[in-house]
Amino acid sequence: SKTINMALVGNPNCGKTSFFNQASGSHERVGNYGGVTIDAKMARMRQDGYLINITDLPGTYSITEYTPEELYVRSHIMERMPDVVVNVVDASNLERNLFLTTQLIDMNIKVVIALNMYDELEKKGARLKFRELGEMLGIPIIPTVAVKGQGIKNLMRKVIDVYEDRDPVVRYVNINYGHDIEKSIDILRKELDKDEHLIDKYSSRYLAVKLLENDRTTRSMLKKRDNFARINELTDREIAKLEKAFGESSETVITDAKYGFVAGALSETYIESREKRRQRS
Ligand code: GDP
Ligand code: MG
Ligand code: K
Repeated sequence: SKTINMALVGNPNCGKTSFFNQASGSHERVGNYGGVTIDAKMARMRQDGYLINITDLPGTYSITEYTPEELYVRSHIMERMPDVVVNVVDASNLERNLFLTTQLIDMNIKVVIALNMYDELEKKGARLKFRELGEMLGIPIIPTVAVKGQGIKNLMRKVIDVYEDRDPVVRYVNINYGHDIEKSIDILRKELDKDEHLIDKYSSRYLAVKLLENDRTTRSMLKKRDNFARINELTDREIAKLEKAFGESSETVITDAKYGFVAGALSETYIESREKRRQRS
């Protein structure tokens, strides 16, 4: 039978381990515990004739290079290359959780969103048009209540569909970073695209965005490429250009654009509880 390597990615306390336990029949400890050791738990399950290896990764708010957890998750995605990433999202804290999703979108990998804690969202009296949101993100979204095992089977079926390239929602979404940054992305991409072996493995748009964020991990990963000197030079030039234009770091501008993208998508799909709306007016 076919084997699918799947990884769980999401913020701390969004329910990854609960999901992992329910899907695989494991008994890993759930809840808050100090993150001294960073490790990934592995388990396997069978679904519809597929063997699915599930990796429970440490929780992170972002996939950059500021904490050991972030670097761990990042290298798992970039080097181990799971077939499908399940982004577990806490439905009661969408704005913050979907920031991480924008980074997965940039990576141009196969993703399914588990809209977890769906019971909390309903309890609040809020509503989310999750199908529409999924269309906007180009990522299928399945509501789950991981502690109760609800939605897990639907989600695993969706993972198989996405793995087999037969889900109509999946499409590549470009987060628009605005005219100046898009111009710099194009300049860097043109150089990165010259390296076919590199582009076989990674999205050049993702690499360009990371370079413009002044990401050291990406620069050092590119050190061995033939055209690294040119990439390095262009990166410095474009970052300097952007910082002069915006008066702040290019990383900040890119982060703001990601939050803007999330806020825009939620403004069209998230409906607060009636009570909350009343309090506002
Ligand atoms: P992790 O840090 O992402 O691995 O999250 P855990 O699986 O450890 O869950 C964090 C807390 O949220 C635990 O207390 C879980 O029991 C709880 N939890 C997980 N999933 C759900 C859910 O769908 N609904 C509710 N209400 N609580 C959940
Ligand atoms: Mg956990
Ligand atoms: K936890």
